[in-house]
Amino acid sequence: MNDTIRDEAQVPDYDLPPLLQLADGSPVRDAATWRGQRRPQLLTLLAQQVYGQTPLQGIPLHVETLESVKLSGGVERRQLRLLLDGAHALQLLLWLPRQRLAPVFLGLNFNGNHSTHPDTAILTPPGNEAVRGSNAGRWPVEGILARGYGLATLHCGDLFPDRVDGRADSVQRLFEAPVDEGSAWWAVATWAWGLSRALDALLETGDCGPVALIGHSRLGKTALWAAARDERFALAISNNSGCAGAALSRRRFGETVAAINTRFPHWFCRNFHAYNDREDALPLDQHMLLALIAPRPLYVASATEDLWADPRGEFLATLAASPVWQVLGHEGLPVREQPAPDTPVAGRVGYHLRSGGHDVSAWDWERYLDFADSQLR
Ligand code: GTR
Repeated sequence: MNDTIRDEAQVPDYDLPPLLQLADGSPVRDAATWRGQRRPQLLTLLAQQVYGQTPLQGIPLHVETLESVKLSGGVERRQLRLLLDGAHALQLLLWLPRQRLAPVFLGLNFNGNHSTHPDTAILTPPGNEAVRGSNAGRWPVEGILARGYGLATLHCGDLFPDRVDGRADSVQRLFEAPVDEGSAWWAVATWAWGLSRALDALLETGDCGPVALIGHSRLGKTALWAAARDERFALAISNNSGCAGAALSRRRFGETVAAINTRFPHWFCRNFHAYNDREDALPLDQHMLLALIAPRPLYVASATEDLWADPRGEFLATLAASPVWQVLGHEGLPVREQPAPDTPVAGRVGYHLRSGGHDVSAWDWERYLDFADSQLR
């Protein structure tokens, strides 16, 4: 991976495939054409070429409350067990603020629910005590609740263990085998499917307001794909999602399609591997993924030192996606140039470049809460 581009001067010339144009070349000028024709075309294209097809097969979901406790300040914590087809369990940790029907942020976590908060009452799989609270810095639970938002999280590994051979132990075992292996779903699409099941469970409680998706890095890629597919998500936040997330693949800056498919062959569909070192052959780019979230609010965040995720490519994809919000009657990104570090910009589409590395900071969260205040309140 030493040949990766880390200098803007080395970015190749490229043309982005047009967003507001139908497959037959005719322009998309109105909401009806976007919704009725272009949006479905792009969803199909991204599923077939990047993320894989999510089966239509319905899986029965049974939600059980394992814990429900009142904490100080009117906060409530619940731990829910989502039993799929009576055979595969997910655990959802939910924090609700004092306010009724508050908006709730939902995000997958990397290491288990107990890694997001030090409280020893948070259930943990046997033998997994060591990571308790280890990712708490990325989940400022008390601060989120104090601002009147709820927070829900589940472990991505409950859906698809993040390993090359994770498929056998994944929730995919509940499904019929895919007909076409080239466009079959892998980890990212399975995680995204799980976010929709978590949303089902949150809606079933009757205690949640609008649900906003958030994800960091590989789980940011996942949050974008989940929000693109499932329009019940009210808002989406991509934190440093990079390659096959918010960053334009054609720039080949930082992580490339070949690099990601080589290191993580279990994340995307087999068809995507055909574009290793052939980004210009892709019939799409990541601005199309972002555009599928319109007209709902979208916030993309980069970090100055996170060159592997191509901060500038994330900004340019957001800018290139923005005209779709305009077609749908909203202000997209309010700027044309990438803003200076630590200077958030937001219309219905927001962006910031935080100083620092690949992470989710308290400062990032304050920006997401500000954005949610302006868009969901
Ligand atoms: C990196 C990977 C990125 C990003 C990151 C993460 O190793 O190259 O695409 O997903 O992991 O998820 O932290």
